[in-house]
Amino acid sequence: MISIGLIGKSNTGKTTFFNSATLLSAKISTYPFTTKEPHEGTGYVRAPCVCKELDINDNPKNSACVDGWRFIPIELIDLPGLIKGSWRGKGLGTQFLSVASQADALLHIVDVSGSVDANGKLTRPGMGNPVLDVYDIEEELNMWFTKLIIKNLKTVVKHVKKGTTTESALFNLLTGLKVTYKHIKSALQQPDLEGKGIEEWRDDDAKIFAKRIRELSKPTLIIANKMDLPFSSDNYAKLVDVFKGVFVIPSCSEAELALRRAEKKGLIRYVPGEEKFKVLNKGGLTKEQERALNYVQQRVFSKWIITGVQFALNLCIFKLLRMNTAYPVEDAKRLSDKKGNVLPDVFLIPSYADIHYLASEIHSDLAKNLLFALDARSGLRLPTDYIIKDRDIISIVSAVRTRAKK
Ligand SMILES: Nc1nc2c(ncn2[C@@H]2O[C@H](COP(=O)(O)OP(=O)(O)O)[C@@H](O)[C@H]2O)c(=O)[nH]1
Ligand SMILES: [Mg+2]
Repeated sequence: MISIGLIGKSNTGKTTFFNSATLLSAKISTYPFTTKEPHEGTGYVRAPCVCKELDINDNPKNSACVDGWRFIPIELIDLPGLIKGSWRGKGLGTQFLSVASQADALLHIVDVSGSVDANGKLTRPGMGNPVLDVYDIEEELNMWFTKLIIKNLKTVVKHVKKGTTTESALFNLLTGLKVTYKHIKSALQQPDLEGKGIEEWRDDDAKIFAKRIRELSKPTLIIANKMDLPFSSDNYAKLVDVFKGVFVIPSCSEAELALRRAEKKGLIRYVPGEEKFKVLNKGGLTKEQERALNYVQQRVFSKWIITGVQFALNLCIFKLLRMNTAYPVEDAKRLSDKKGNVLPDVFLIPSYADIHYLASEIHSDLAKNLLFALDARSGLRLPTDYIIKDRDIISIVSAVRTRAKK
């Protein structure tokens, strides 16, 4: 499963974002370092379900369908706050950075109201500097990668001297961190490194390479959280201006959390990501609940239209990682599995994925015995190297029929 790491300083709202996106009640507190270890949970991206277009009722199994929106699971990792010097091991920092480095993408959560100081302690809104906070955390990641490379440089050079290419030697070192061969090639092609043998690298060269590897292998969104507080509009504009080319998403994760909890209690109707919510029984709300919902309406929806939590997850998966959705079915006519469940599953697959890729995501046996596939919409036969398009409904035909992996 795709995994997304939440990084940032303490008290920026990582756990609140995580709780709202997963609706688990992990601890939320205002003291730094309360999240002692990385916390994993299931979040969801939302995509328009093909059931609407086909005007049929579906029976989702590996995902959920709400009002024609498919909610597809992804893994979220809530990391404890990083501080300056985490890469040296401060506050268990290296352990957290190593978990962050294994993610497919990162959501960098920043307190855009500036109510967190440089050390991650809560302060008055407007006192902190969100732009510097972003740089601080990026530097921690860069230094963690740099340290790893410097520590292993001798071994890499030894392999290169024995005839391994520089690319392969570095690939072997970094492959566990979702670093691809292509990333390595591209990172080596920088003006400062080109033409320089790896045996000549100094620490600065390792850092230049590490920074680029981090940028390439850890696509990152900046979440400008706490948009409901004063000073956030100005700081948001600054972030957008400074981090050109990076998505900066305004968000209020506390509002998303309040809405999802209220929805769970049956107080409101709210589909995550929607631009509105509806109170179901006004008389049933306590004074406090009513005040909280009014606050969300006035400070978030009236100004920013959405809370930003669902939008950020979607942007991360569909734009940053360029994933597509594919609906495997066993019966191409009924669009169902063996038991008759219509459109039971949806898979997130990269834009380059072919039938073989999808088959192996479902079950290794299915991939091994793969014959061809059927495009369920047209009934046409597809070769195994057909590149799957978004929203394709595909029936995979193999020599031995296997049950889809759940
Ligand atoms: N006003 C406001 N407060 C928030 C928001 N998100 C989180 N907080 C508050 O910020 C504090 C720190 O949140 P937490 O999620 O524990 O931060 P973490 O240390 O980054 O995990 C808590 O008091 C949260 O209630 C938000 O969107 N708006
Ligand atoms: Mg936390």
